[in-house]
Amino acid sequence: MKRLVVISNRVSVPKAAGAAGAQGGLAVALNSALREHRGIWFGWSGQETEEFTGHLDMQRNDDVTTATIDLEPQDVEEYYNGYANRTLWPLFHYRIDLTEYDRNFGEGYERVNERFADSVSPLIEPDDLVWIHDYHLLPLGSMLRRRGIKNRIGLFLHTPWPPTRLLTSLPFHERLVSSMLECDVIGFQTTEWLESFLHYVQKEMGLKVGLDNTIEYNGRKVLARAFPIGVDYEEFTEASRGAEAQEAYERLKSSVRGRKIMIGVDRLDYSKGLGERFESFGRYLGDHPDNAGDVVLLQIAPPSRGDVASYQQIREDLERKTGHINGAHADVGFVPIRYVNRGYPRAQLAGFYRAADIGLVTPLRDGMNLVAKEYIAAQDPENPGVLILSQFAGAAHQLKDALLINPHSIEHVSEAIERALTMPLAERKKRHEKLLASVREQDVIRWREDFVNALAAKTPAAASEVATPA
Ligand code: ADQ
Repeated sequence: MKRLVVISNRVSVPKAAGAAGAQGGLAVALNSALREHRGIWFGWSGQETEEFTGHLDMQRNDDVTTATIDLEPQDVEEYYNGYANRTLWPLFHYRIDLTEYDRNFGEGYERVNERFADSVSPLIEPDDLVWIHDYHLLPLGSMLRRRGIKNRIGLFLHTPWPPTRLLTSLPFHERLVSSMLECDVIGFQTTEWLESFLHYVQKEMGLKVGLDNTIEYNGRKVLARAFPIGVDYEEFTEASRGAEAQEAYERLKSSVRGRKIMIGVDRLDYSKGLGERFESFGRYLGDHPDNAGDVVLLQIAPPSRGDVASYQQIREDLERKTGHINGAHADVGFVPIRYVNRGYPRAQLAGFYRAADIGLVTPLRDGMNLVAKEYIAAQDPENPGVLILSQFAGAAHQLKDALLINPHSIEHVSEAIERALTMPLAERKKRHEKLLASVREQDVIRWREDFVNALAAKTPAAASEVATPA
């Protein structure tokens, strides 16, 4: 089996044996792929250094080798906080109002991608498969090619791909997309993002796209395809039945004293629609004064990207909204919104999901959204909760038996909350059964196997394989 070289912005160094449960689903899946393929995981350590040296910190844990580099403060500011998180992230989530176009950011982004290319290329052996992740590293494939790397290179984008009319607001957009086309396989979460990408290469670049979704570029064929990511189903359902989950389940249940529970779990990010979610719950409480004391929203939202101003603003905005809604509807012994800014071990999270009657997943735009799938995986099939899911999350393409809502419509979400709270057991079970089948079949193992197989294939995948529903 060929060796795999995974490259991502940050590397999650595997914990010592026994602690693997503390990692996210993606890290677990990539670690297991790397173990199977005897691979290397390369990226930024998360540490800063006065002056970039290119020093590689190599570690071997649990059969996986990680190689990390430190970056200069200016790199972190221009590449990570700048171009990645103030330019590409908002633009790719359709927020051109928040997108900042600063030439220094673009230069920093290219510089760091060059640094990644310099540092990782000596580690790549002739037969290795190279798998690049996400919007931080879009031009990396082309930089590896310039250093003579002839290996199969794949790129997977975890975020949405924006419509052509939005993307063209980005200075040098064509240069960015051309650089991606130096890869052999470009993966997206859903057919929707894939179609936007194909539209761009056809309309803006005049390239030909074959029926098998291959793009002809500079005499080569590049496969573009949807590979919907999933959760580690086995690991998560097992965790949801363990003692730690049970303890978390009971702790949450007893704290609400018989009230119903809604749960939201999101990184604190404006794309997740948290403000609209709180307002929708406020609307529900206002419209149903008789039932207002019967349901609690537990919102778990660990802060992220705190150095970026728009993230500081969303945090302030949510604190204000929570205070306002709780002020209007709280009573002695009852607070409607429990807003918690911290992370939890996965087993505890699984217990909280299982205790919740409703999973409230309402992003304004999301590449996939794993929380929706985790919520389904953690439910008791004999008495499952109801998933309320944004139609703008990639996951809505697969989870069609959720209550799909438009997160911009406060009324629509408020009505869905009412519907979920009163849904009969038979309907809940019927919906959950179908949702669970989808989460189980299209799990993270299948995602990475599909991607690695497409990458390893000498010829582009056949049209029948390409038509995987997303
Ligand atoms: P994210 O935007 O981070 O991921 P999501 O897919 O929901 O969004 O994944 C978040 C993960 O973090 C989940 O596994 C969740 O359990 C975990 N998490 C969140 N809050 C937590 C907390 N307080 N404690 C513990 N764990 C917590 C990006 C894209 C998504 C895409 C994923 C994977 O934005 O669209 O689905 O990558 O490709």
